[in-house]
Amino acid sequence: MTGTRDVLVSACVDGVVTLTINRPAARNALRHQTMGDLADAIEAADADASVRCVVLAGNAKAFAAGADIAEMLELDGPALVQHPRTIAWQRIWATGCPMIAAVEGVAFGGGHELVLSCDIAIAGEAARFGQPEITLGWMPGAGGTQRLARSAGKSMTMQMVLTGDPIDAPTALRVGIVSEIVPAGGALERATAIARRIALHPRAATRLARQAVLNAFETPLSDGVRAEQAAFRALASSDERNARMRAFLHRAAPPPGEPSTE
Ligand code: CO8
Repeated sequence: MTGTRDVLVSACVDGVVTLTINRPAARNALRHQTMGDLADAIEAADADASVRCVVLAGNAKAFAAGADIAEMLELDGPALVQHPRTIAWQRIWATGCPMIAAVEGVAFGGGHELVLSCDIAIAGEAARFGQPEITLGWMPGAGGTQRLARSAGKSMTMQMVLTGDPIDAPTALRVGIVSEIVPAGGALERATAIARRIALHPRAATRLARQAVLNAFETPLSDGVRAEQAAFRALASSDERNARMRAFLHRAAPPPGEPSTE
């Protein structure tokens, strides 16, 4: 385990790196330092060809209870524009590496926006999700209104953003914020199993496929389909695709992927 005080970074095992937010006494509130450390760790994972997937976790009580309110109180609108924490979010969103959130406890405010920034989210059954900023006279500011609307739809997004009331894990599953619920305490294990499954596949294919899915949220349908077809054609020329397809047709074992680093 390496990393900083705020973010613990596991060794890369089977192509998977786990980042653990580590401010348990503050319910993992995301202070500026935490956001910078997360961005550093995610960028490092993205740049490491042996890392195929990142798992993001907290502890049993909190994935993250949002931005650190004490620090945020010191920032007015102009100060936020070029603030390192604003930049840190942009650095996280720029990653090309698949990311899975393993959520136990609360994922509130910026913590929920971090979940929404991941590609897949798995919840322990006691997890809760919310955008309580409105109760502080504020609103989501790290993409929450946009990403939540795109996964949970208008009515649930409005309800969460305008009431500030959290939802439980079964509701989060129903509206598509998470893809699976597991018994409390099991989210990290399940997220890691999914990450290892992703890590078995060729890196270029998983990254391009991920980007193609993300494009669905960025572009009009026709542009998104065009981008998908370009990525699809690029992979059609890859040796790995051809080798795997031939292996399938000949009922042979798939060829080994690129080596993973322990
Ligand atoms: N910020 C700072 N400290 C926090 C936060 C937080 N968000 N959440 C909890 N803490 C601290 C508490 O102050 C307390 O500290 P202490 O022990 O020193 O008194 C400690 O963590 C434990 O908290 P509680 O005693 O309240 O623990 P409970 O288990 O009773 O409750 C809750 C946990 C439900 C999570 C509760 O603490 C809570 O409601 N926290 C606030 C949640 C919230 O409002 N989050 C939204 C914050 S604003 C935001 O996220 C805006 C994001 C915009 C991003 C824009 C980027 C550019």
